[in-house]
Amino acid sequence: MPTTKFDKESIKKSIVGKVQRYNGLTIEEATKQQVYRAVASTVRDQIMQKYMVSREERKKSKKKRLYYLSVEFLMGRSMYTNMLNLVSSKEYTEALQELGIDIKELLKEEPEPGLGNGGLGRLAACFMDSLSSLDLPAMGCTIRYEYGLFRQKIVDGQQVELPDSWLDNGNAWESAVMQDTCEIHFGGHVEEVEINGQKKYVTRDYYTVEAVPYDMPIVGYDTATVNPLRMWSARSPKKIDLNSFGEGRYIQASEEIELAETISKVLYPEDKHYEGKMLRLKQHYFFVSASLQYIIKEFKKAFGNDFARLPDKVVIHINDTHPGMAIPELMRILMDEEGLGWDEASAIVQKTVAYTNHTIMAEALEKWPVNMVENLLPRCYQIICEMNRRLCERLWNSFPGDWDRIAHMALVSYDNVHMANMCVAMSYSVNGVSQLHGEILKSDTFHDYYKVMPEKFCAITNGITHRRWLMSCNPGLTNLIYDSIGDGWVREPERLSELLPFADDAAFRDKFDQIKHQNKERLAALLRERQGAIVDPDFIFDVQAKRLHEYKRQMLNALHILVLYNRIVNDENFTMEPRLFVFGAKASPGYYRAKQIIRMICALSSLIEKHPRARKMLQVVFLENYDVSSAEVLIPAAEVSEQLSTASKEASGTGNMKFMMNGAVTIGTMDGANVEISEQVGMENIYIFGMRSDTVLDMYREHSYNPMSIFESNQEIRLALVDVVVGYIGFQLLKDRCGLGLSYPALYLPEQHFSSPSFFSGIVGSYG
Ligand code: 26Q
Repeated sequence: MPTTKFDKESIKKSIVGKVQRYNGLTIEEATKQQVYRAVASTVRDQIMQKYMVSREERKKSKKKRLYYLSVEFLMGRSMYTNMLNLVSSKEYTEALQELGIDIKELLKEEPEPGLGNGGLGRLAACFMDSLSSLDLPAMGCTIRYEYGLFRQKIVDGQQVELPDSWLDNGNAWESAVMQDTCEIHFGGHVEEVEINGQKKYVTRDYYTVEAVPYDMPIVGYDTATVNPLRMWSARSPKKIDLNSFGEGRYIQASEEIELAETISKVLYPEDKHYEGKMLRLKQHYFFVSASLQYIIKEFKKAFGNDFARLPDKVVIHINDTHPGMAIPELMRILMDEEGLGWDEASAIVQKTVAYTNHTIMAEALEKWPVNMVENLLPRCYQIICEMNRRLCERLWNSFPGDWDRIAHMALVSYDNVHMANMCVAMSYSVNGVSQLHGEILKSDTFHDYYKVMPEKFCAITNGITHRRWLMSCNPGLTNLIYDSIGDGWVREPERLSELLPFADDAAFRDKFDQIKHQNKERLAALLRERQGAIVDPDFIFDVQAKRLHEYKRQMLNALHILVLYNRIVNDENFTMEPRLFVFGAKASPGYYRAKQIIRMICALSSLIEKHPRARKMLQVVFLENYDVSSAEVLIPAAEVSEQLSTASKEASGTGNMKFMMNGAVTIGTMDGANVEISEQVGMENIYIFGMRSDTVLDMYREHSYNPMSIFESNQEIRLALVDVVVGYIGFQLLKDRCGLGLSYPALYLPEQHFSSPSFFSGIVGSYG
């Protein structure tokens, strides 16, 4: 096993030399950014050496290789995890210290590549780390968005979105691989031609966009494997022609160039909400086609035209349905470019492609209007129609006469191409991301498919990399674990169970408390620096951090806080353990209700702050711009982890695992991987509440949910809800709808009236 340690002195020399050669400066003279670039470059040199060896080794061994296709990879910063995985973080830390450089400050110089919305993208990033660390040959394939997920500011208690131009100072880790540039064709029409007596399909009058790959090496923890994350960037094949300048065609040419390049311009900020946008379809096909052309080129270099071996040598994993066009595209390449027949090509595809589903919510199921697919991808559309025809023929045998069911399962129906159906029908594996989610896929979402192709269905519960989510983000706890059980758990994380005997060890618990307190202080410093929020590290830190979505029920958490507030305000003898509630959440820019919930949380925060007695026991902070880097500070500081999704809706959750790994206690529903977590920790070590998923699903089917009965029977909930509708909170939510010139005291009674029992008894009483 190769252990890759670099000594401190050569690290120092290398850094000083780089600053000198790149900038002609001494370390003292250089800016933080210049020093960052130099340090990144020395780390990168080490990785590149391994990268070459790793690639040669892979080519020689001809092992099976995974291509993980995902429209999102939420990588987070790379510098520290790279040092860690090179088993050199200690040496780097010391070297930097001796050069008078604060490593913590240095790490902040790296722009975070936010090329993802949330769970699905972060899962892809964790997988890349694990694949290299387990010596598995893989390549991640995605889009090199010029703009990642928006940066979030809170202004006047509301979310404001700012562009995230993460590439402004360049990306220290990537390199362009110009020789793998390829062409992507859009539009045109298909013609049937005969070549040497054989029917062929060729597309004419298409337009071309070039795909240029940039590779980011992902190094494994103390392994020889370095796998690339390949990010495709769109470029117009047209170059600005100086001759056209004088002829006034310059503008037209530059417009065409810009249009081509918009494909990789920006990440769509919506998650779990499908909208049939042409640009999005272009993005998906763009990176899928580029990746597949590369996959086939590489395969042919190693195995010639022996395509029957493709399933033995290649897995194409599609992360949710977004890269699903890989299915018709692989058919197209095998048939039109490599000359295989339909049956042969189709058999290969069905043994090569694997699909993971990440959500059961109907509004997230991807479908594309037939005319859009037909116009943009005419040959793929033909292939989809033929796949559909053959599938429906087969389904007809299984469900004779059951047209509704067949339409429900079809790839093309009601003027739409249904991506999930295509992925299920054409993959060899359909994966759910937790045990519960896997069951729901079989019993609900894809029930009809499960009846015909049960062998495809599986459920592999998500995981997270403990290298980033424990070792890198929580050095204090990491050292305590080393001191207690050694380092076996680093390679075999299941050996963390060796900590069990320490559960009642007073000395261990004391040290754990101290570390938690230090992590809380670190978070307090971040909140102060980032947004001027002052928090007390002696409060209990209770955290809900995830995308803002109704099903995740940040609103439930906020209502609970309002109930606590009312208890304090309405009973001067009421006391509770002081508790800080932290929220971190971005709302999709077009998701009105989600944005209103952010407003509500901010209004709640200021309401509590204004009350002298309440603020001694209760505080709410909305952490701005929740991203991977802030998660790395937030999660180790948490004592309570809020996992409140309506049961059945959260496919797995991965934040739940990160909080748990850092010693927070979970309060949550029996949803997603909370189920596995409760099995691991035991029901006595987790707070589980609420309906079970089967009850929820039954209620949906029977339309039997009646929230009004709760409103009517529970006085405290009623009080809180009425305040949200008509009190101070309600006022904040409605503020800009009230028209010009209206202000809160003029329109409503002063706020203390809205939280006092005397005011409420009037409204609330009539429901009682
Ligand atoms: C699809 C089509 C059109 C527009 C947008 C989308 C779209 C984009 C992103 C649909 C879904 C997503 C993201 C989904 C996601 O992050 N799901 C989460 O995946 C995690 C990893 O498996 C799970 O842990 C979470 O439970 C799940 O919500």
